[in-house]
Amino acid sequence: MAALHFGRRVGRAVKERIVRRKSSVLQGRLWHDPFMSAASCAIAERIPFVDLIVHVTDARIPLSSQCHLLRDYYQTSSNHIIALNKADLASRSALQAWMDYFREMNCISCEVNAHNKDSIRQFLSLIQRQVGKLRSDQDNKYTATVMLIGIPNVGKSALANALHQVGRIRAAEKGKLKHATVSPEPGETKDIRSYKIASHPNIYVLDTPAVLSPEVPDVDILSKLLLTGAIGDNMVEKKEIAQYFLAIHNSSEQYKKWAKLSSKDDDSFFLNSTAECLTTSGLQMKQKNQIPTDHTQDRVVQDVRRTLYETVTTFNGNIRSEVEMEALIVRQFTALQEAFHVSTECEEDAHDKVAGKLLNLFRTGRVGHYILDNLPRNIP
Ligand SMILES: Nc1nc2c(ncn2[C@@H]2O[C@H](COP(=O)(O)OP(=O)(O)OP(=O)(O)O)[C@@H](O)[C@H]2O)c(=O)[nH]1
Ligand SMILES: [Mg+2]
Repeated sequence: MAALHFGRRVGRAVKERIVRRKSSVLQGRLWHDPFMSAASCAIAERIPFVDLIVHVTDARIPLSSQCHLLRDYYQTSSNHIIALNKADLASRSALQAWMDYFREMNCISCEVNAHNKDSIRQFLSLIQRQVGKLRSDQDNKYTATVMLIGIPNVGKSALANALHQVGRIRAAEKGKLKHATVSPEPGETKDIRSYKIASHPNIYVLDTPAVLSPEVPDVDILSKLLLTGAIGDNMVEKKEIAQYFLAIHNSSEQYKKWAKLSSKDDDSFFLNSTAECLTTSGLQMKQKNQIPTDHTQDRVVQDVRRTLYETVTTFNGNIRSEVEMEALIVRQFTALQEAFHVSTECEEDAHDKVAGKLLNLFRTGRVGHYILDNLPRNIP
């Protein structure tokens, strides 16, 4: 419940900022600018002419990341796949429950990780199967188009690139691969571009600019869009977003996995336990049985996890109370300065730096896996 309070607080701050900006000369540029309106129209006009729509969502917020343009298609349209991308960042058990939910709703859905080739191969097979079903009366000489649609930063361009790469290799086609620009900042893609992803039949995927509904959503949805990076961090102070993350983390079971990190100077444990986030150089170091002497990112991640574990487990207050959760979060900010090696000269700056680094770890799945949306209660 305390997490809800922190989410609403940051969501309200974002909403106020958007509303204030809307009434100023800048006319709502913060949420839904004229470019987005034009992009929405261009995408909506093309929807009736494509063979398949892939509704790209963020697996961490399967409902909050749905795109308003596809509201009417949401149910059971056979030319509509819901792709829960960034599955690698979501909690496995909760994601399974969401996949069951979509199955029960008769939606064609799949979890996908744009950074994983096996996942992309499965996703490409699903696309090819669905295209084949829709065009079953024809031979393989046709050309089909698949449009990726979604809100900002859900991974549309990363999926387009990965499908293009895997598809071209599978088709043994030579030629230069094209690249859509992928960025952690929302709103990167500015036009509609096509990428070939299969031959016999030819299938092209259309990467599109992000679209948000013209109406500003409620504060609960806004806070989740902000935390997952679908809308820019410049809306509010990073510290407020990081406080919301900490409230979610402290109310979850994630930190329990990091109990073994709690014996502080155990470098042998560090070397044996970082497999999930080892970089290539880290792996080489492990193979050579060396202890890393510098503060590599992996070491920092372990320190952050240990700090989170220790601050939660040594806290005596009731974290269901908003006031006591706040006290814990204040304590965590101070402890995380050391874990992140942030200088403590100016507390305000230090907290801002800690917040930025912590959000980066959350958004790359290094401080746990979460699904922030609750399953709807009225499951048939
Ligand atoms: N961990 C993880 N990160 C992903 C995945 N897909 C995309 N990303 C990252 O998410 C960020 C956004 O990816 P993009 O492909 O640019 O997202 P987009 O939907 O095209 O964004 P816009 O063009 O702004 O609408 C980038 O930092 C990607 O590397 C995924 O499956 N897992
Ligand atoms: Mg893009």
